[in-house]
Amino acid sequence: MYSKIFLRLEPVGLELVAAAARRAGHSVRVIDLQVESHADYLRVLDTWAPDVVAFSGNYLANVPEIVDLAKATRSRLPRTFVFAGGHSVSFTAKEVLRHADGAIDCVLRGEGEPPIEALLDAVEHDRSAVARVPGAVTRDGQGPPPVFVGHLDDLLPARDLLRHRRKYFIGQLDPCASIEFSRGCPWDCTFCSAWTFYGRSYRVKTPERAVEEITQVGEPNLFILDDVAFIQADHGMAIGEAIARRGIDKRYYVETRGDVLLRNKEVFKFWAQLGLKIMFLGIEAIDEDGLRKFRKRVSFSKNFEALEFARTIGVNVAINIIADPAWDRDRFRVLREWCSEIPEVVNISVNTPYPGTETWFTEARKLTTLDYRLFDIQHAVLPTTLPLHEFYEELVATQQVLNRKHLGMRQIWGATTNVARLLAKGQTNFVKMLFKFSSVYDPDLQYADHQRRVDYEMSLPPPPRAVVERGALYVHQAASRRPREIDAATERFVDETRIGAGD
Ligand code: B12
Ligand code: SF4
Repeated sequence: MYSKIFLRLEPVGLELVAAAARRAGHSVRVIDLQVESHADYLRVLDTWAPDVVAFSGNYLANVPEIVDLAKATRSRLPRTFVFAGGHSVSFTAKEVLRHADGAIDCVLRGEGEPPIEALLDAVEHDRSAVARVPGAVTRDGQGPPPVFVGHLDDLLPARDLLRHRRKYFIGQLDPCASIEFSRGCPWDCTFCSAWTFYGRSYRVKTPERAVEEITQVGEPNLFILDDVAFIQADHGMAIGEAIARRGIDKRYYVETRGDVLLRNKEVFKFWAQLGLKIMFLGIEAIDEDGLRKFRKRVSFSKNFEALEFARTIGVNVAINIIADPAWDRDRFRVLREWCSEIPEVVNISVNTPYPGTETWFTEARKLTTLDYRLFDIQHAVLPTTLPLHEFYEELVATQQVLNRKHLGMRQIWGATTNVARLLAKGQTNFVKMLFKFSSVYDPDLQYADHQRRVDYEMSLPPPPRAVVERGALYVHQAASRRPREIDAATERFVDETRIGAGD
């Protein structure tokens, strides 16, 4: 839903895997199903007949689509090797293989670049060797654990393989490319799987290499993919200084935490001068209780201070609030009132336990659905206090207030120059977005999504427990992880601002 309106971004993970396959001497094509259709995909199968097909499964909600496409692939090209990788399928590998019923040969867990060459070699010369590739899970069992890439500096996404680069945008940053400056997150919020995927490691690209990559990107705008931007002030500053030295003129989007923003004010101020236009802050809750629950150890007053600071440096801020299915009408009303008092864009997501998150194991409430497609943090998968349809009415009413506030006439007039500039360049993504809200966010549609036939059901989580052993959550095990690339003071700062008791 989100990517139908507010943004659509280039699949950098897939481009990196494609680059690794190409480096190993293979001929590679990429098809991005965010912007191309299933018919386009099937046409590529029919005309090109690849020996191998790989799916990127970052999002749980996409699992049924991947499984169905794998089955279609198997029936057209029975000898083609089909595998999947990416964030969500790394946490659900065995289940994905079970749903595919033989149509997916293997799931590669973890970072996709390191094992690609060995996997493709095995497919070509000795299929029994597939099961020995690091990260591989087949129906016969599990191979060695996944391994990390040598260094982020060694990576370069195969950006040239995307056929519709002008389709990627976020708000007025249209068209927009994406880039990584770091990987992983040292915090450990209970609802998030970014840190569990990377075993709480944190690695950075050197500033020289990061800026080299920026100069190779044609788009005027960049979405910085880092989970928390500029954790380490000197790293963010060094990249910024190199951008300034080279006279690079682009606009940027980052995501970060309120406490990081306050700790590294100078870095963000500098980046605002360089072209930082939008910043996304995960505020998550507007009360201390909620913040504790999500293990965001940022006090609400700190978050508010962060918002005030961001306003002073002229960056547009979007914030996220997590709504709980247990909310009643009053709770939504309070949120609506709060939101209309602040100038920031507010995004509302619904509290959703995911495989790979701590809440998947600790949530005491029973899931009301096992339909993957509803696990997109825009649907309620836990019992609602209000009747389900009324919950969606409140959710959409709240989102609508915000939508009207930010995409209403005032905003459109305010954006007139930009709209004209974008249209003149043939960039229509942002303009189309302004009119699409009601056709996507609609309580009837969201309610109807629960009534669809379910072909693939997730397995239930194990019985809820109070404490979760961290090693069991990680895709990349902590034992094999590189040290976090942050200095001692930042490590202490992370420690003071998280609540987890672990490593
Ligand atoms: C950027 C981002 C987005 C972008 C998407 C950009 C895009 N086109 O891919 C935007 C902003 C659009 C987005 C939206 C959403 N996101 Co998001 N997003 C991220 C984020 C911050 C970084 C992902 C990224 O690009 N990383 C950099 C690249 C290099 O890494 P990567 O894609 O993971 O790829 C590596 C591996 O996964 C693997 N890999 C990937 N593909 C493949 C394929 C093969 C064959 C192989 C072998 C390996 C492989 O190898 C790659 C290189 O090492 C992650 C957090 C995270 N750190 O993972 C959340 C994250 C993936 N998002 C999440 C969520 C919940 C969402 C939304 C549902 C939120 C919403 N409702 O608004 C939507 C859904 C969008 C959709 N398409 O359905 C959750 C995923 C939860 C889940 N289990 O499904 C995450 C983990 C955040 C979190 N805190 O929990 N997101
Ligand atoms: S700060 Fe929390 S929510 Fe953000 S990426 Fe890290 S663990 Fe996830």
